[in-house]
Amino acid sequence: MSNKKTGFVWHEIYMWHNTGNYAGVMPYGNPVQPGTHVENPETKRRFRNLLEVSGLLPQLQPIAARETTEQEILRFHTAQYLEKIKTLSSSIGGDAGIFTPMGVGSYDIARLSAGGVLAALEAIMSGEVKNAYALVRPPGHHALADDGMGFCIFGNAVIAGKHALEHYGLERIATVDWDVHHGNGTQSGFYDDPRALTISLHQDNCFPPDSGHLNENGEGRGEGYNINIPLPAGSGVGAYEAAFDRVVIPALRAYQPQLIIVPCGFDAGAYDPLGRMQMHSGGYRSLTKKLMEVADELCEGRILMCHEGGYNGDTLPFMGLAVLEELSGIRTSVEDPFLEMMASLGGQQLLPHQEQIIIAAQQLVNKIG
Ligand code: 9RB
Ligand code: ZN
Repeated sequence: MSNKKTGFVWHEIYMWHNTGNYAGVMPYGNPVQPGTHVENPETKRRFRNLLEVSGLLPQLQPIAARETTEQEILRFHTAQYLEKIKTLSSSIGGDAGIFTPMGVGSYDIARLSAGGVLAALEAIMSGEVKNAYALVRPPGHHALADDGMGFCIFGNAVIAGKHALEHYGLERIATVDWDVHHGNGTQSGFYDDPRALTISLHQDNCFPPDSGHLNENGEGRGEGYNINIPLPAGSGVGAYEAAFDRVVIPALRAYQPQLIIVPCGFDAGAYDPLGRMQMHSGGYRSLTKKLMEVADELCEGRILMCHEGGYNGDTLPFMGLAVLEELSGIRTSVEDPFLEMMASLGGQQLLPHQEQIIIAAQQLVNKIG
C-alpha cells in the first residue's frame, strides 16, 4: 500500500455561490412561499464539519483550489455561454440555463469550483497525493457546452477529463458517476471521444427528464464508450453493488483507464429529497473499495472524486465520511448513526426487476475494446 495521502479541496467561497430563495427546486411567487434552494451551502458545510470533528480532516492533504483559465473552460464550453455567465455574474445574477440559479459573483466561484477539481487532478498527476476528493460547489455533471443545467454552471468533470487528456497526454480516462441523477453533461462532453469511457449509474428517468437511457452508447469514434445504468427507483445497496460487480468493474478492466474520475453525489442515499434510492454509508464505502481495488490494479490508484448532488444535510456527512475513510485508508472512531435504520429498510437486496437492467447493461461491456 502506498503511503501517499488523500487530497482534499475546499474553499469557503464555494459556500457563497447564492442560489436564492426557491422552494426546493421551484421558483417562488404566490402561491409558492420563498424558502431555500435545495442546492445551498448547508449540506456541504455539514460534510466538511463532520470530517473535522471526526479527526479525519487534518490527516488529509489540503489542496488549494485555483482558477480555471478561460482556455480550459473553452475546451468544453462555448465562448457565447462563457460570456453569458460573466454578464449575469457581474450584474444581478439570474439563470445560467435550465434550473441553474446563480448570484452575483457566481462566475468566479464556478471558475474556482472547476479549478478545485483541476488542482486535485494536478496533485494526483504529480504524485503529491494518491487520490483526491474535491468538495466543490457549484456542481458540474449536468452542465452542457452551451448551457447551464440542474444547478451546474461549468462541467467540472469534463474540464478535468479534457485537461488529463490534453495537458497530461493521457490516452484513456474513465468517469464513474454515482449521483442519483444522470450525468448527462459529462456524457455529452465525451460522447464522440473514445479516449473517455463515461459511465453513469442513476435512478431511471429522474433528472434530466428522458435522459440516461441504456441505448445512449456514444457516437462516431466514441460509439461503445458510454454506458448508462438506469436503475429503477427504490434500488438499494444490493443493486448498486451488483451493478459495480457485473458492469462498472468489468467495463473498467476492459477499457484500462489511466485515471478514474468520479462525479460523486450522495443523492442516491435513502432519505434524499431529490432521489428515491436507498444507498447508505456502508454502500458508498463498499463502492469506493471496489473502485480502489480496480484503480490499484489499473492506474496506481488514481481516483479523482468531485462533489455533485446530495441534499439531506443530516445523513450526507456520514456517507461522505465513509468515502473519505476508504480513500484515505483511515478509519475514524465515528459510527454512522443512520446506518442501521437505512440498512434494515426493505429492498436493500438486488431484486429481479433491477437485475434485468444490470443484465442489459452487461451486454455493453462486450463492446469495449
Ligand atoms: C423543475 C424541474 C430539477 C430537478 C432535479 C435536479 C437535480 C439535480 C441534481 C435539478 C433540477 C422540472 C424545477 C423537471 O442533484 N443533480 O445531480 N428540476 N426539475 N420541472 N421543473 C419546473
Ligand atoms: Zn444529483
